[in-house]
Amino acid sequence: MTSEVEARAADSGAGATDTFRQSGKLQGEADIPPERVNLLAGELIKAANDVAEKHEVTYEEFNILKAWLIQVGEDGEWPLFLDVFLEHTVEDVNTRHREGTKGSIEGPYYVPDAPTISSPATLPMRPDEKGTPLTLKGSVTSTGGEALTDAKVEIWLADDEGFYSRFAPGLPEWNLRATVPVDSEGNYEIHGIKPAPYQIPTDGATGKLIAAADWHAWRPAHLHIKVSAPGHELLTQQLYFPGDQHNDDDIAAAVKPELLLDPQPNGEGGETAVYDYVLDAQ
Ligand code: MBD
Ligand code: FE
Repeated sequence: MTSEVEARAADSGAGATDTFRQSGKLQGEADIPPERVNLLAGELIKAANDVAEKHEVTYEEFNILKAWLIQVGEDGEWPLFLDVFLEHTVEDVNTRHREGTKGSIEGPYYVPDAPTISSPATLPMRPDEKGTPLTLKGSVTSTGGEALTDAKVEIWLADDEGFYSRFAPGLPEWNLRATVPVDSEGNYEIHGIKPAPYQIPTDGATGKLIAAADWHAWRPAHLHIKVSAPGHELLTQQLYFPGDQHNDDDIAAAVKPELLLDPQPNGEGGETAVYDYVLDAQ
């Protein structure tokens, strides 16, 4: 691995921690009742003790665990670690009731308030942006089939090397990020590129665990999307590409069959995929 890539990996963890702190997601923190904390923290601690008992954990292993937990924080990688290994279950239990389009995890690299670009929108890209041109287009409707003409589609994706703007140095601030309001018929069209598969940074604490356990560190290539409309549940989602070797073994376990695109060559050297969104009413 080159030192340039190592620098980017270290930056992205710290950036994700800062982004989380600024996100406002902690506003309800004080409202969790003691009975619920007792239940969740109690069962989590019991599960860890059960593992220690069952596998007769040594002091060497216990101390390595302590050192590693300290390192996750120092590397700023708690958002990365938790989003990779736990968010898929939290997402699943919180969206089970929905009738509309399936969601997926947000991950650590969302930044709100990306520039608004009207549809048909071309994402902010460098003049020499690498990667197969990709057009994503479709409609946004309610579960009753009405066009949601005040919907917005937010999109963010890694570049052809797997790096996200704002979390890797050397990229324009909003590269491959935008907020796209649907048109007067409730349709959207976004021009960008196909992202590369994403590798969890190998030089941080999360990557060290992955290497120490002999797991692979890959997520399949994916687009991140949020679709919102007044009076409707916010949909946080990812879309994937058929044939990616990691669709079946995503380290973040965030692929669902409903989230696979079917891109077709568009005769302009790129590919076009159609994806229609259905939002549940609030
Ligand atoms: C990503 O790009 C991502 O989407 C997730 C969920 C975790 C780490 C990196
Ligand atoms: Fe991602």
